[in-house]
Amino acid sequence: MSIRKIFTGALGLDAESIVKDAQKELKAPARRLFGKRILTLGGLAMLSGCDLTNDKSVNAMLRKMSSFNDDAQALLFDPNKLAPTYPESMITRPFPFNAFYDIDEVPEVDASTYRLQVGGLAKGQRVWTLEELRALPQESQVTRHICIEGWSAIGKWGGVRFADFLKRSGADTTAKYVAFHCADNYSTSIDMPTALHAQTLLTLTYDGQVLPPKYGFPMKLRMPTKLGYKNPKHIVSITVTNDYPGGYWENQGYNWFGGS
Ligand SMILES: Nc1nc2c(c(=O)[nH]1)N[C@H]1C(S)=C(S)[C@@H](COP(=O)(O)O)O[C@H]1N2
Ligand SMILES: [Mo]
Repeated sequence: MSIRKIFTGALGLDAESIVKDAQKELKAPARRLFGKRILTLGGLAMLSGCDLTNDKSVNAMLRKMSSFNDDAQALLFDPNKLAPTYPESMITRPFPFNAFYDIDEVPEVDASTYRLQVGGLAKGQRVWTLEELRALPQESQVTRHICIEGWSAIGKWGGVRFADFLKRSGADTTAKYVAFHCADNYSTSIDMPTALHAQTLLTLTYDGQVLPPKYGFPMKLRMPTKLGYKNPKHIVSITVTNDYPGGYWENQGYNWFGGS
């Protein structure tokens, strides 16, 4: 009898389906790191530190597999590697709209009363008006936005380098996470290395015009190194923290790191 059969028999668990579930949890980057070791129950037990003696420990192991994805993506993320940029002639027109609601429910944010709040581990300016944000040095980029729902489009966004903004807000850049809360109650969060990446922009314009409501007025954090759902629109508050913040889609099972 094979070791795997003995193992399975003794535990009353179906090794093959557990291994299959674990593999489903692991997307490409984690698989690249762990290679063939994850193909056995013993390997899974070793990797996760779970004993796999009951359903509860198997579930705990599967949850760990999902966070291995985040760890693997974070490990493979090169903070100095730039995402591709494109000529303006390649901009997708019209650029698609997407949100967890229809376009007629896009929030209307009042520019005159709008304030961007910075909270958590930050010792500098904690409240920003739009005028103050517009007065900071601006740059623009033409990059590809990739949505997990199966479309991608090239657009041009302009705004403040997020690393610069964090510095001016006195953010503790040794913290693990930056979390975003939005006017439509959307939320997401990112790792600090991505927050500090040179192409991560707090954007105020789209295609040279003030960012229209559908694309996130008054601002969208644009990261060409991350999938669409990690790019929050209508941001109203930013929190620097060491406590895992999750997010709207992340809490429903989307991969947290969300690199493209
Ligand atoms: N506030 C907020 N930000 C959001 C979303 C949302 O529903 N609300 N959807 C995300 C998703 S899934 C995508 S693909 C992009 C779409 O941005 P766009 O409308 O500018 O194309 O916004 C992201 N940011
Ligand atoms: Mo998306």
